[in-house]
Amino acid sequence: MNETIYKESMNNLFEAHEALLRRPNEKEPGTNGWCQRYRYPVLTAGHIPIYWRYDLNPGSNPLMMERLAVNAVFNAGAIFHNERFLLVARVEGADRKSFFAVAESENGTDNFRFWDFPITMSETADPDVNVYDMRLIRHEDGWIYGLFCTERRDAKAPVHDQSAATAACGIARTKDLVHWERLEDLDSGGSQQRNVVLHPEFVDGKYALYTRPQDGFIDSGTGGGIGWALVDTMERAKISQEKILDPKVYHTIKEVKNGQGPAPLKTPGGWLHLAHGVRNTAAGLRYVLYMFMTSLEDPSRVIHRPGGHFMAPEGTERVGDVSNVLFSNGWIATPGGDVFIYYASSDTRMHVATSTLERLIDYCKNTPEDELRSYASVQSRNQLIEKNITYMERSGMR
Ligand code: M1P
Repeated sequence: MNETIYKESMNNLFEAHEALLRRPNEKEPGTNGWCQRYRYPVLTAGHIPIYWRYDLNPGSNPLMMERLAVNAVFNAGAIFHNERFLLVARVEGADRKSFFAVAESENGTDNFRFWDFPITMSETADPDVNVYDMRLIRHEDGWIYGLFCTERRDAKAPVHDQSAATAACGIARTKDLVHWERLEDLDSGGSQQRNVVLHPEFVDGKYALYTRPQDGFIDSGTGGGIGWALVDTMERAKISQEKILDPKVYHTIKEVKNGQGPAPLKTPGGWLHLAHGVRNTAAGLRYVLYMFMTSLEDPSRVIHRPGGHFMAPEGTERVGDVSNVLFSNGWIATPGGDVFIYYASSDTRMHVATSTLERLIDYCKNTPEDELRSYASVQSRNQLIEKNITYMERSGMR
C-alpha cells in the first residue's frame, strides 16, 4: 500500500470511529411507562479504540490490518463517579478472553469513550482463565468493590473434555477505578458461583452478599436461585451459611436459573432489585430481566414480587453471539431520582434504558404477582378489565 493510500485509509478509519462515538442517541418511540429504550447501543465492539486493535505503524503493519480484534462488548457494571457515568464493560477479544475496560460519558446515554488502557486486573495464586461480568458497588466502608466471575478449566475433567469449567467469585477493590487491589476469591464451600453481588451497606455489622450457588458451570442443578450470605470480611470472604431469598420456580421466567443483576438501589419504600431470569425453550435458553423489592429492615426479605419480565429481548437485541439474552449488571440512580439501566443484548452489545425511582417502585408495588396458574392469571386480568370498564363508563369513555 503506498503512503498516500495508507494515510487516507487510516484517516477514514479514525473518522468513521469518531462519528460512531459522537453519534447522538435517540429515544425509541413508544414506551409502556416502565422505562424508555434508546435507538442505538451505547457500546459495541466498534467503540473500542482503534489503537487497541491496529498496529498504526506502516513499517510493522504495511497492509494496515487489525492485529488484536475485539469480538463483543457487553455485561457492564456501572457507577456514577466524578460527575461521569462510568461503565466497566466486559470486552471480549477474538480469542474469547474477556477483560474489563472503563468507558465514560457525560450524559449516560451516548458518547461513551474508553479510557486509554483497559483495567489490568492482577491474578490470584490460582490464575483466572477468563474474568467477566463485574458488579461495581460503592460500599459504606469507603471502597468501590468489583465482584466478577472468575472461570477456570475444571481440574477434575478428563483430558478429552476441554469445555468443562468452574466458576467462582473474584473480588477486587479500588478508589479510582484505575488502581485495583485484588483480594482472595470468595470461598463458597465448593459450590460454583456466578452473579455474586455485594450489598452496599453493612447488615448486622457484616458484609452481605447476593449469591447464586450452582452445581455445575451451566446447569444450576440442585442450586440456583438468588442466595444471601453474610461474611465477616471481604479480605478473605468465606460463606458459612447461605439462604435462598428468590428461588427458581416452575413455569415462570426463572424456571432454569436466575441471578442478581447490579447491587440494589435504596429507596424509602425498600431496596429495588434488578435480576435476570432464565427459562428453557425449543430454541435454547431465554434470558429476561425482572425486578423485585426487599425490606429496608431486612434486605433478605422480599416484599414485592411483580410477575413476569420487566424487559425482554426486542428486535435486533434478539440476535447475537448468544441469542435471546438480556443481561444487566449495572444501573445508576441520580440524586434527582432518574435511573439509567445498562443492559446487554445477546452477549454482544450494551444498551441503555432510562426510568425513574418513582416508576420502578410503582412497577414493583402494583404489578400483580405471578400466581403460577393460567386460571389465576385470567382472574388478575379480569379484575383489571372490570375496573377499567367501570371507569370508562363513569368517565364517558364508552
Ligand atoms: O450467555 C448468557 C449469560 O450466561 C451466563 O449467565 P448465568 O450465569 O446467569 O447463566 C453468564 O456467562 C453471562 O455472562 C452471560 O451473559
